[in-house]
Amino acid sequence: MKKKNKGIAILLGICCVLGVVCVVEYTMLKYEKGHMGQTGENSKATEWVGNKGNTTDFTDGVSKHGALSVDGVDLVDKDGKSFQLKGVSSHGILWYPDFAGCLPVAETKKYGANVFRIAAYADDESGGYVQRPEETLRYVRSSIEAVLANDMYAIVDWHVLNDGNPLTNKEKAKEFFAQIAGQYGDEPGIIYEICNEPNGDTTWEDITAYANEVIPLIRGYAPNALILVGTPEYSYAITKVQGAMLPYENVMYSYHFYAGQYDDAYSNMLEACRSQGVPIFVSEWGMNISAGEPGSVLAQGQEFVTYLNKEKISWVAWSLSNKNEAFSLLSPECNTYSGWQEEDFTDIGKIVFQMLGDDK
Ligand code: IDC
Repeated sequence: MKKKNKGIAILLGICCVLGVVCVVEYTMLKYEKGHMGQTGENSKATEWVGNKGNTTDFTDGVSKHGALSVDGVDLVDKDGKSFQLKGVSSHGILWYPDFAGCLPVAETKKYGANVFRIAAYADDESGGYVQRPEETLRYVRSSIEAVLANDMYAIVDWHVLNDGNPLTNKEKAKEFFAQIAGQYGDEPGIIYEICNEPNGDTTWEDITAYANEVIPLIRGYAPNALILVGTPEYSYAITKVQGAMLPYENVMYSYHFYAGQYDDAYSNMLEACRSQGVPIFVSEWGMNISAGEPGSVLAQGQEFVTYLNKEKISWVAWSLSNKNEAFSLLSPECNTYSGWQEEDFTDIGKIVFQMLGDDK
């Protein structure tokens, strides 16, 4: 009996000591984290205040706002109320599918995102739909399911880039959209982006010819879907649309912008277009910190997105992956799909994620 009591006393003693050690360790860790948040190297870009978004609110997404449409130059929800979409783009869906699944998408929602763009490269030497059609469709579908499960809007992006002119792979694009719209035609949460960035010598007339085949095809399955159309010169030359808009309802025109690569003419360009009735959707923007002095690139990006939020122009930032390159929102060390902390974001990621919750 006595021996047993002694044993219990020793055990209790060990537990107490362990308990004290744990409390001390936890307090130190907490202190270190808080301390890093204030003075860490990365905090130069923007003051990090963490998640200001709508957390896991399931009352402010597709279920509430329904099918979107275009009224004048504005995007409106099913009740005709002006509505801004904000979110991030996947990297190439074939290359970084893991960052386009349910948890990462939910994580963007926590910060205030209500849209997620799924970038399906059309034709690329590292692999696109032309090279790997079945795999592309599988990944696009599974990302669509992840986005819809989060009550968010999904942009299905036919990511024309190295193929230059969307007419080059027009038949493949039609095949792709017939399958996606064929399966999700009734779903109000899907937005179709028919050509990411036409470039090279592609003219607005080429894009019009392409759109005149692809838009009616999509509308055959999804009669009211919002459709985004890229513009010449990597979707920068939005002014080419002035006086030459397409003859369809619910179409918006893409404007892309990269801080560090472009000057500050955007507000004049966008205002000029909007005053002539051109509805604009910034389906991709980013910050190229390798194209200039990083601090001024970040500042220009911050100004650009502040302008978009002020004007309630919808936007999507490039891109959600941990690829070791200037455009990534996540740091190369980030290998988790949720619960991201300050150190998981790059400097551009911090700006983008803060600005998702800008109006909250
Ligand atoms: C880049 C990716 C890069 C990839 C490359 C393929 O960040 O990892 O190797 O595409 O060509 C765009 C394009 C977008 C580009 C991005 C950065 O829409 O696909 O992604 N960018 O170059 N337009 C302007 C910049």
